[in-house]
Amino acid sequence: MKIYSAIQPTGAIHLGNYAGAIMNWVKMQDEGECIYSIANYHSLTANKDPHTLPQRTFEAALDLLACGLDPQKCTLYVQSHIPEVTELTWILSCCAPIGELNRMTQFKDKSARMEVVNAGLFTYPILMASDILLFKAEVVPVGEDQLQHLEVARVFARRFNALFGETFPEPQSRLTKATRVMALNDPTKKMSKSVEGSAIMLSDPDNVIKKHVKRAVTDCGATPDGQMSPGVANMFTLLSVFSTPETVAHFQEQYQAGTLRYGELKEALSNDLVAAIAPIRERRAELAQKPDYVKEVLIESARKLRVTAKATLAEVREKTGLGVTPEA
Ligand code: AQP
Repeated sequence: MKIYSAIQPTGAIHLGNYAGAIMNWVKMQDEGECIYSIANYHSLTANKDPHTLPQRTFEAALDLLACGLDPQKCTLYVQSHIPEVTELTWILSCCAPIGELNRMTQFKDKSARMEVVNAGLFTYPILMASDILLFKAEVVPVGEDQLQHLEVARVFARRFNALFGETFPEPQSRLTKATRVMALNDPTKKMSKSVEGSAIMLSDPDNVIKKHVKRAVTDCGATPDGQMSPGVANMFTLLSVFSTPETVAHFQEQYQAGTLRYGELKEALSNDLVAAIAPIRERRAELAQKPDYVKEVLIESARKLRVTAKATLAEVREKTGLGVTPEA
């Protein structure tokens, strides 16, 4: 089985990225051939600072390796090291119905927060589909917010296959138990790198993690009968990932009985989050001392993957009639 996923180097990796996607990246290393990318082309849709991009890209690699990606078991590369993907993006964009792109809720949300909306943000799902299809990946571990993009990746693959013959598998998603981690300070919004103060970063020290949980919003006003308030539901989601089944059952029983004390729930959750995040932070600090090793992992991966990328493009060029590129 071929597995593919990516993360943008738009800021430090947070608990939502980790619980929603990266935990599965790590787990799936034992299930198939895993290819993971630091999506720096994608990040240009938002952040265009050439001075910080190399450092942000490096830091994303540190975060991912510290989370448990093992270069012996997976391939971790920087998206722009495989420029073939941009050619596939153009070809796929000619097969991508514009009506599909017009439906994308992430485009609607993000463009509403921008003064000048760039075309890259609109065609973002085509680049994402190209990344996946370039390696003919079958499974893509992502958070819920990426499901719509994955759905259109399948549409683009189907359309290409119908026009030019069977070439690409239709990639399927793989979700964790925490498909959508909400901001602790505003559980009506997704925990996100670009929403100031909404995220617990994997690099945060213990006291900062504890402070975030302590201040987590529990009361969001009236909820429909029998429904947990979003803030409490969010804490239960995190508990289901980071705590033991006994702890979850204990607090669920209290919730049902109406005796749940939020202070106790927060205390247990923050202890379990600290226990999960502290070792990642420590591994990250160790890896930061070995920048040459980290850079070599990325370069070696790109060297290896470019062979597959070129082979897929040669097949695509032949099937579409673009033909062979003359040697320089
Ligand atoms: N809050 C979340 N809950 C569950 N999964 C999440 N993911 C992101 N936020 C949550 C998943 O993490 C992976 C990498 O995300 P990304 O950085 O490529 O893009 P994003 O979804 O745009 O992440 P952010 O934090 O919201 O970044 P900004 O603010 O820069 O846009 C994806 O699989 C995503 O589903």
